[in-house]
Amino acid sequence: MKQFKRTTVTSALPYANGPVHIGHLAGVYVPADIYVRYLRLKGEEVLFIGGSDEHGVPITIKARKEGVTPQDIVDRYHNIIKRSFEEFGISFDVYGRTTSKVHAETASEFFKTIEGKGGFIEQESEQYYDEEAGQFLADRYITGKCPHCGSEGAYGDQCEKCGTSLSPTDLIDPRSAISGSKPVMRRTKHWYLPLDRHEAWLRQWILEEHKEWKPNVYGQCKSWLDMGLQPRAVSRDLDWGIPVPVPGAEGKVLYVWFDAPIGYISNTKELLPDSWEKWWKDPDTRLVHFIGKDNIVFHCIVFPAMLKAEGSYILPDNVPANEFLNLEGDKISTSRNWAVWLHEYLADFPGKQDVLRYVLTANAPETKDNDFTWRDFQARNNNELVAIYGNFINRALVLTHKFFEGKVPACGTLDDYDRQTLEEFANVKAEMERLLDNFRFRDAQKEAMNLARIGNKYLADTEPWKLAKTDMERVATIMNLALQIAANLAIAFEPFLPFSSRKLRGLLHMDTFRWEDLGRTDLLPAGLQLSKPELLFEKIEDAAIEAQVQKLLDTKKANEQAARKADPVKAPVAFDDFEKVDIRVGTVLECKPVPKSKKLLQFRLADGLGERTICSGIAPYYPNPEELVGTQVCFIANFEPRKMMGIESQGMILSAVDADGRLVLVQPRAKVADGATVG
Ligand code: B3M
Ligand code: ZN
Repeated sequence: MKQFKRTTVTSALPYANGPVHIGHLAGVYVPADIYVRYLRLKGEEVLFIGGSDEHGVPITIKARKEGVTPQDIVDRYHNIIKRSFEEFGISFDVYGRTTSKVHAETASEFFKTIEGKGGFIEQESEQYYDEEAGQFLADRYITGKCPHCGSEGAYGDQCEKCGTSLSPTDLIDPRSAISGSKPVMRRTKHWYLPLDRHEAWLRQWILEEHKEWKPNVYGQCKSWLDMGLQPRAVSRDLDWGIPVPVPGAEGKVLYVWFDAPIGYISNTKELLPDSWEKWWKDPDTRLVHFIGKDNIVFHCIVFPAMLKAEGSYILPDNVPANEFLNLEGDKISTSRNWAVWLHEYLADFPGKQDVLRYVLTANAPETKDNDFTWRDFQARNNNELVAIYGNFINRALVLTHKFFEGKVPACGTLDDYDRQTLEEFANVKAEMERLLDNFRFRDAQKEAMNLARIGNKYLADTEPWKLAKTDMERVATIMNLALQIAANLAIAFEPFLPFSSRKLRGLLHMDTFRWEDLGRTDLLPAGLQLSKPELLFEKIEDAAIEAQVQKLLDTKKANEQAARKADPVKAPVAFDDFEKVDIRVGTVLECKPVPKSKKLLQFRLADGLGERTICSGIAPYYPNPEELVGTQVCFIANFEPRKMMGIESQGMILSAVDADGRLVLVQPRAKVADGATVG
């Protein structure tokens, strides 16, 4: 194995079109952070690069929907995402953004260098064009009927109902999502990265020289390579992105997947304008990309081909991609709001960053998709963090305060049981290193927890509280050893649970704090004064978990209602029959609850001829009926008068019945004359 001098660690740049959730954290950012913290603790030279991915079509779609600019969208989410990462202790050296000036320059230079070397091919093709909007349509901007399942509203790249990948020409009756018009085919020119030219060296480099890559990563690369690589377009007809920096490319921008990975380089430049190159161009630098499984092809095939075509960069040494994390058995989905959002988690569980980090690592989708459940979250907190780790630390500190006024007692002669215990944890360091070096964070964290188990068992078996009456020298030795284990735990858990480690380190007044000290039994000198015990973790009660489960059940119910089909249409009605119903508009003069009725509101309406009283069963949905005064409603003017709770109701006020049975008044969009007819 080659020895490197330093490591550049990148983690995928999340799209700045929404906040981040536990799936992001589990799949990419916590593992990357564990790795970086581990390397730093070892004293290695390491740089941890993050940032937001701020280009691409989904951002423009969101902006259009909200009636704001794409820049507004990315400004908003970049800051939210950045804050979430900070709050969870993801220790980036830099968190940049792809709308920065440095990035535009870097990506343009990168493109021009490849272009100058003849590394692209230019090709014309036919693409959908919206004549009304005067622009080419990205795949996501074309909707139509899915040729597979027949559902309406499928996108030009995918049908979200049946999950089939599509290309825009597959859609039946395609429409532009911008203007709604029928798009036409038009010729357009694009730049392509001819991946086929790179296939041979990629095969050799990945399949022969990187057999150590994780099986899920290696396997996906192999199947791509075995299918044969095709040229890939690296430009788009779009007005959001970095302009293609060559003449004759007006109206074209770099494809988001071309500029985004260059963002890693730009963000390094942003941080280290004078020394960034050694992190990207020195063969003694090791480049590692942390990503989710849907990004594998871009990081293992496309980006390396770009780096090679440019010619002056190193290639990644490893790409430890994870699979996906599900939530309570279902795929995490932003559009269905099926997620635990980090900012919401922190609002509900303030200060419990480490608990989530712990649970996500314990369930990390390292080799296959995995599941997050709230019950498991509670169990791991209560049965592991509290009952094992926290309990051990607390006992060690409490006993030291009880018997030694909080000072580390001197270690006497070790007995056989002490030696046996020491042996058990002697190899924790080597074992954790083996696992961490191979990106097996879940097992590495288990090892750290094992160390806490060893400590707990040691105290339970030696029972120092019983010996205190007879043999204080023995108690001193036991407590010294227990405290040394506690100090080891602060080191072992630092990469995983940085907040608790910092707290523990403070309680123990630890000066030295290096990975190489792991396994030592002289970390705390005799006589050292320790702080008063404080709990590292606290129990999470059932009620807190039930509230989270209920939140998800509510989401599920809302989704089901949204997906429910409307009632079937009733039998046809002749125009003459329809005309018999006299629907009109009136202004609400007064509106109040009908005494003793839970449902009824009593309206007094100005109907253009005079006034009339109508009762309507919408009280549960309008708790402040007086707010309706002055607004206009629609009513059936010739509805046979009826007595309701003793009041004569002269007509019927129209409401829409929502999927969940909720009633919503039908009201004209602009003011019309009272008595205006509806038809
Ligand atoms: N923004 C895709 C994603 O968030 C993309 C990653 C870019 S990494 C250079 O899944
Ligand atoms: Zn479909």
